[in-house]
Amino acid sequence: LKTRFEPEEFEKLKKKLVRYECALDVVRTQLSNLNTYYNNFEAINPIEHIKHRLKSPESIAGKLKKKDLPVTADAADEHLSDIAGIRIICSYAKNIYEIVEIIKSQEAFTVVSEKDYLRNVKKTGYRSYHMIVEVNLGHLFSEQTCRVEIQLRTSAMDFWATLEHKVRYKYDGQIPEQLSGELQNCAEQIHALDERMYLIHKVVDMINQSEVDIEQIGY
Ligand code: 0O2
Repeated sequence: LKTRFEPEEFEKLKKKLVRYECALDVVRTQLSNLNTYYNNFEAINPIEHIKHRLKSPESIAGKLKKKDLPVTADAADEHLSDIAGIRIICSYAKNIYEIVEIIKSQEAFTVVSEKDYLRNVKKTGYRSYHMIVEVNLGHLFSEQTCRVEIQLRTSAMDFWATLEHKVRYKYDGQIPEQLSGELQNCAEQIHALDERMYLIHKVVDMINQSEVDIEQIGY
């Protein structure tokens, strides 16, 4: 049976979600401006695309239950940092660190925590860079703040994480060993491919810049 909010808590949550929607809009606008800047003023845009979502009440209730927390609007607000989420898909891992620095320099929000699962790969094989940013919603919302999670990954990492998430969901978090082992192998192979693709990209860059050809680079 799915965990749900009691009607009164559900109404409270719906009001709180308005804040998260506004915070999400603030962060999305900044990132969309960054995307526009790259498209117009730089030779290459390292951002492939940007996705966003507001966690559904059902999914918020499920996460609270999983964490053994009360299924209330206040508990969600206090303990969950990913009610509002944005995912930035980049071409290469190196781009992720460039974008992280730009995000840190934005004045519209403050970075309150970061997790580097590119350097500290999860046991599952999961790679991504996570940031939690805090947005001040201003006078209209009595200066209340709201957290938004930003996840940054490459297309290859996203491909893997999307499938792994689907498998995890199917098995309610307990993926059978055979599948989790195979997913870990895939994560490593996808990572190796990511690196090889980056190398090709760098070689072509070098060829373009110095007008040497492939034999001279010794590739
Ligand atoms: P969903 O449905 O994507 O929202 P938290 O679990 O957030 O309370 P924790 O453990 O500090 O706290 O979070 P973490 O691990 O930094 O980030 C959690 C989110 O990262 C997950 O959210 C996933 O989106 C993603 N993630 C983390 N580990 C994995 C993994 O092994 N595989 C995949 N596919 N995604 C992962 P949710 O709420 O679990 O899911």
